[in-house]
Amino acid sequence: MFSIGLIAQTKAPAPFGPVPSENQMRWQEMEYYAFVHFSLNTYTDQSWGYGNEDVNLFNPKELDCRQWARICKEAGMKAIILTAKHHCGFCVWPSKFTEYSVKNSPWRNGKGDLVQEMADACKEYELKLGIYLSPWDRNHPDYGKPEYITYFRNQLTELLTNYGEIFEVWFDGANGGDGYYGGANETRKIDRTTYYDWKNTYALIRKLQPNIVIWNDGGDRGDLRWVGTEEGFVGETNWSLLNSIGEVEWSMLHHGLETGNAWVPAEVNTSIRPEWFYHPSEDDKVKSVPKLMETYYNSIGHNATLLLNFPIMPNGLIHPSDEKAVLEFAKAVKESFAVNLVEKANAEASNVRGNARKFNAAMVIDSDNKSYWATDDSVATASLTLNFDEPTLFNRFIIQEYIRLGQRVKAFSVEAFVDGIWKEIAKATTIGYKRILRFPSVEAAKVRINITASKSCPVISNIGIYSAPVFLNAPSITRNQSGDITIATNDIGPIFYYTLDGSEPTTKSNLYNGPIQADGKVETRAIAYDPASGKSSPVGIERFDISKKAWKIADIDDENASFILDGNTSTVWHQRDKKMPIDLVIDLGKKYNVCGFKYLPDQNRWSSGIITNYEFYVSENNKDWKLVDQGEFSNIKNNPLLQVKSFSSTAARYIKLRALKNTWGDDVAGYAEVDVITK
Ligand code: FUL
Repeated sequence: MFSIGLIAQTKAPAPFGPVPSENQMRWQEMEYYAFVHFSLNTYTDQSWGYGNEDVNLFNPKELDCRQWARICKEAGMKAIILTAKHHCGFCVWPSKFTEYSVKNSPWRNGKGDLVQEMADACKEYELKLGIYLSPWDRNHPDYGKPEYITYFRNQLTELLTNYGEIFEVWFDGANGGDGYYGGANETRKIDRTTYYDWKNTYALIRKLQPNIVIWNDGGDRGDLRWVGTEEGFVGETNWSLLNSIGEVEWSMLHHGLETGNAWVPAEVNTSIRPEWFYHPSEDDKVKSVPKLMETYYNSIGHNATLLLNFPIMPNGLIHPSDEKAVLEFAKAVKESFAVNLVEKANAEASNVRGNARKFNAAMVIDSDNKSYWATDDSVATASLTLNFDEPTLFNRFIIQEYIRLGQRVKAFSVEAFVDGIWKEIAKATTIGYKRILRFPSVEAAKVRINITASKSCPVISNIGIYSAPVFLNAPSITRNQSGDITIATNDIGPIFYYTLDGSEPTTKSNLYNGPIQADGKVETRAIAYDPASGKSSPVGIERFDISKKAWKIADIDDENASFILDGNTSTVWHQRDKKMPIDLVIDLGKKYNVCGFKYLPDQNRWSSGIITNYEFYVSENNKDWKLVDQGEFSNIKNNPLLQVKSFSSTAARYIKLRALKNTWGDDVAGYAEVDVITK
């Protein structure tokens, strides 16, 4: 009955392009795992230690890695990556090769080994263990010299030999140049393409840990790639491909490279709070469930894994608010994908490879990751229809390619049969390991998936259809220079309730009908409320300081300079006509007791003028200036957060933010917003 041609076609499709290794495949299937940031920074309230911080500060009194592991396990995570050594060089294991470690700290009388405790806890909770080891070491005297590479490899050898199986190793490419370096206190430049000699380091790693995956954003291509942002999202188009050699531009980090010749999938790393290390000032900035859901869709739902960070507190534990947020997030994911509605459907396809049963449409709904629907080799566009017995309500769509045979699909759409016609409800580009689409709820008894462009015959392993509950985002609250407070959201439909006295807003609070005039110091709290579902968002909080009505940017003849004061985070003003150091002077209109300042850099990724090193002066007369603070805005390049700095209260009418250096090393200073903190 079968012709020779058809029998030939019942062979599985040949792999197309690069394919994942077994290690990459195992890693991809993990989907979700944790980062923990814990080091001397935890005790100094810093993001990046300089390398001379006192080891005696490290003394977590209640440290319990089992608490971390329990939370991660309950949250559905599969592993934990620990900062064994951050940029400051302090080692949380008693390395034989340095004195700058836990062995000289008071913690467990110098007998402690945090990597061992973490490894034991992971074992108990059946989690995998990963290691973050910063290549940049601001403590080590030899950093920048060849000797340091030996030191670095010695440390790697300790970590990859003494603690059992390590699933991932993380080499952060960040490097701010200056540091303590054993007392030299200088700036050391390295050539990131040659200095670390990654080729030989990788060989050592693979010998010690054959099942490991290597993450590296600073040098030779590892097994995994950074996505170009720490905010928690990867491109909507996301190829798990890059070229094996050559420079990687930002767009390739974010979208992969369609024509890449190597399999280098994306890992989305982000923190549950704005910063990576613990700062008490962020206790009310823990990400909300809707925000974390957004991150979920933009990472796992965009063909990446999600690496979510917990900043450990000085006592050695995860903060209860972080625990609460991550467990509620886990619950929200569970609720969203509780029932796969395709179980009630049957599937048919416009083309089935060799008409063979093992490649037919039913393979996408058999909940088996190893089976798949595939078309004939000559067919690169095809449709698959799901027929339900009755109209079914849904708002989420999941699709997975069988990536062991390569990533193929370039574009697809989803249609629902509504009122007798096919209506497009969503369309997207790449699929990869997993793609999740969101759209407003639709009711239909037929759903059609059209693969509209593919590099080769599509190979689809799974499809899921779900009805997820709505999670409203906390509203954003901004205030312009005239003192008008605006409350807004990206969600469609909700109304807002707010308070101005710091109390919790409820649906009995003030209803928002447009900008509220509230100048001077005021704490605004607001919720979004969806009357249709009766659901409320988490509370958005904004604390505004003194009025900016009388503020003036001094000595500048450019009306766009007012962007710095307009409360709008997306308008930016740059000074381009001066040489560093570049000053920004603001006249506050009258005298205040100033005890801190805030600087929001340009929120456009990788733009020029993002200040990294600064001095901050105050004056009563715009002539005699007093230096009240100086330092660095650590990690501002990868994570362009609002920078908040405090100093002892000083009387001032004028403030001066002096930019000494920016991320590009040129002579531009840019500002989205500048503000002061007063007593
Ligand atoms: C960045 C580092 O500089 C941060 O401090 C943090 O460790 C993050 C995960 O990577 O590049």
